[in-house]
Amino acid sequence: MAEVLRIAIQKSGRLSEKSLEIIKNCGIKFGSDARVLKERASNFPLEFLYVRDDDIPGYIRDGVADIGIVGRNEYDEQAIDLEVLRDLGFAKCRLSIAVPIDFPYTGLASLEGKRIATSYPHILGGILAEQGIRATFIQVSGSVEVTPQVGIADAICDLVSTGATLAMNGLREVEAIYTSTAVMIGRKNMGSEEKENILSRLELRIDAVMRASSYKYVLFNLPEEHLDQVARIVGGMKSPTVTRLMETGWVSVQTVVAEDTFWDVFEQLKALGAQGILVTPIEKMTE
Ligand code: PRT
Ligand code: ZN
Repeated sequence: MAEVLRIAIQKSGRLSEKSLEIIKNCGIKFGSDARVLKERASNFPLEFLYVRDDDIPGYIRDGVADIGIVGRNEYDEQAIDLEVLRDLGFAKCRLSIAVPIDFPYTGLASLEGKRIATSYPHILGGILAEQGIRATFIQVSGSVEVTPQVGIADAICDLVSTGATLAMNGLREVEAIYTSTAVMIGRKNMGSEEKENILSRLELRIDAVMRASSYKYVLFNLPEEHLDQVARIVGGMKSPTVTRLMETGWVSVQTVVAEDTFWDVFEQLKALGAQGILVTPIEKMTE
């Protein structure tokens, strides 16, 4: 029987939707019905397992799944020896130390001898040990942010994205010790050449989807006399495509611009007299 690659995806939570979206954008068709435990893609040898994120690294180690998508925090905390195949960039957050407003914090050394509530004793322990700081960890799996109020911890170490949860609980973020994004992880040895091949095909598609999402396709009209400055500004993949317009002295330019430089480029093009700037997303992009 032909082999399938098994991917473990968080059943319901912060990672679920975006994980499935990336795979959909790879042209892989499936139902993404969160009520089932597993399902098979109809046009690619991929099987989905919908599980709790905490279970994903262990399932991969044990061969229940071949690859999976989890927060890097979860992967590092469990310290299971797998391979990080791709950084998917979403679900960005940081692991931070936070203290009650009146805690006199001057640096990690202020935590010496304190009780710190966290779900990340392994990551935190490593960082404190590096600095020679000893503290007591109060291991909790949820509602870490209420522990100082109820008197069971002096400080906390938890994931933060907007900081709203900390503020709501009268806590002050004093130190970000670690940053995380969603990563695709897998066993170091898939155990079969066929699975390795399926994984390579999937990775190729993921790379194209990821590259596309970090670029925009840009079209605009420009006085021809400023054309020589455009290549310098946009620095596209190759030189931009230029088409002559009916109106003399004007050209139409098409190019690809990195998302993070887009507004800079936009302003510089405007300053050169560009008109009718049209920006569209790119669905897939290969090298
Ligand atoms: O049920 P299951 O076990 O599958 O899910 P879960 O509840 O364990 O995980 P989930 O869905 O909450 O988070 C999955 C992953 O999302 C985490 O492992 C992180 O990699 C990533 N992520 C990104 C976050 C956050 N941002 C985040 N803000 N995970 C948790 N939070 C929590 C944080 O713990 C705190 O309680 O959100 C609160 C803080 O948010 P702000 O915006 O108020 O700062
Ligand atoms: Zn979890």
